[in-house]
This record gives sequence, C-alpha cells and structure tokens, in this order.
Amino acid sequence: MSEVGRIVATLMQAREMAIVSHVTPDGDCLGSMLALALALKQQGKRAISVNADPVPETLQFLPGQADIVSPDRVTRIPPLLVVVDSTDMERAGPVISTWDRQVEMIINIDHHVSNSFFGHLNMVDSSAAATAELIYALLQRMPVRITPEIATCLYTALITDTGSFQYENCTATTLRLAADLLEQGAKAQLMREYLWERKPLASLHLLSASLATLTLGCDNQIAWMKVTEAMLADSGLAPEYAESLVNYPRSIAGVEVSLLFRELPGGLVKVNLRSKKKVDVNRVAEAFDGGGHRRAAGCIIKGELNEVIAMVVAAVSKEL
Ligand SMILES: [Mn+2]
Repeated sequence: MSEVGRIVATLMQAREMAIVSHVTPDGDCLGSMLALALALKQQGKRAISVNADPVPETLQFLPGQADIVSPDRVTRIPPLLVVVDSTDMERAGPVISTWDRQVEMIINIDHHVSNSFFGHLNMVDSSAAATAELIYALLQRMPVRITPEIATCLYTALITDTGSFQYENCTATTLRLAADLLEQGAKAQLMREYLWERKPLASLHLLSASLATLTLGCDNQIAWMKVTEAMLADSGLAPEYAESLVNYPRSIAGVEVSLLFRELPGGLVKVNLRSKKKVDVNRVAEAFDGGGHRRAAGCIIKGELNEVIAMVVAAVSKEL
C-alpha cells in the first residue's frame, strides 16, 4: 500500500484523533485542519482541532473555527496525531511539540520544501500550492461528502496561500480544485468580506508607518520595511496585521527580494522573506533556523533590529 493509502486507512480505522497546525495560524493551516476535522466528524469520528494561538480576526468566518481548542486545555491526548502545514513538530508550539512522546502515531501532511518528515506516515509534496490540495486528495479517497463548510475551508486555504491565485505556486491543478470547491458551495462572498473588506482603520495607519521605513539595497534588488514593537503597540492591533505587509515592497519594479522585519518581545526579530523569480528564500531562512518555500519563507532571529536587518540583507545579497 502507498504511504497515502496507509494514511487513508489509518484515518478511517481510528475512532479519535487530534488535528493540529502551526503557531501564528494562517488560512492554509486552519482551513486544512478544519476541513479534515469536519470530514472525519462526518465519518462519525471524534476529531478535535488544536492550535496554540487565537484565530486571526480575518479568518473568524471559517466553519468549525469556534471549536478549536488551545493545547493546554486538552486533558487527554488522543493516540493519533495529525499535523498539518508544519515543517516540524516545533512549528506547532512548545506544548504540542512535546506530544510526540505521548501519542502512538503521527501523520504529517505538508507542502513546505523544508519539511523534516517527522511523522510515522508522511504526505509531503512541495509542488502543492497549499496543504489544502493534499487534504482534498485524501478526502477524495474517503467516503466523504464535500459539504459547503468543507469547501469553504479548503478554498480559503488556496486563496490565502496563493495570494489570491497570483503566486508562482498556483497551478492549473490549483485552479481546477478552486473551481470544484466553488461548485461544491464554498462561500466566496463571505471570504472576500472577511479577508479584504473589513480591515480595521488602524491597520492602514500601521501600513503607512511601516511604509515610511521602506529601504532599498543591493542595486534596488532588495526592499525591506520594519515594524517596531512601538509601532504595533501604537496601532493597538494583533500581530497578524503586520504579517501581510511584506507584500508591499515586493510590488516594486526591479525588486527581487522583499523583507519585513518585525520586533518581537524578548529581543527577537521575526523576518518574512519573499522573492519573485530567482532567489531561494527558503535557503536563506534555513541558514537562520527558519524555513518555508522557495518564494516565501520566514525565520526568527535573536538580536537588535538594525543588526538583524544588516545580517539578513547581507545573506540575501549573496544570493543575487
Ligand atoms: Mn501552507
């Protein structure tokens, strides 16, 4: 039996499981986790969805999101653990990353090129635009009916991980799947509203403050912006509002690599990296213990903001 066949058989045989996804959750990790949980519940199983962080406001329309539990509220960990959209167990946060010693079986479903194949069973395909593509392939091998709720979760995952079907990872397969999901009742209007049409005013002020820090280097091939702790505190916003800012420098003509540097508490800096055509930002991020994809990656570095900027810009320059 193929690895995917074994994953399907394991899921169909199990009575209960916990499905977990990564910290600072995004549309793909939540959409994939919730779609799988809804499908398994439909098969009469007890599937719990667990995430260490709160659901971002922009994703609070996802069906099933209100049932997501925090890991410290899970009193009895089921013997089967399914980890989605995460390169390794650490990505699920400090609590969940210790569960590997307490469960009997781990299934790892992911599309990051930097995935460490940490599961007993692994379904890892970096050619998939989103983990949701892999979840859909699994569901097609089960007697699951794709409900509008499941379709909404999977469609949201596709739209967020492909930048609304703009990025290089979006293939004909992705678009065919998106079309299928719309036919199966994905609530596209609800999604549009939550994702793009109800931003807090403060998020535009944060964008404006961050744009004021825009700097170009390396013959204008690298562009970066900062978000300091003070900027985020002044905005009164949750950190998730800073994450998407990395796409602004990327839109400049001639820029190959776009970077966002965000101060975190405890002397840490979160770096988001994006590239257009040439630079493998996953490789750059891995040098700083991060990872992701060729065109989108991230890492967290200890150090003073401007020192971290100098270090990462130097590392990116070497790739150009
Ligand atoms: Mn993803």
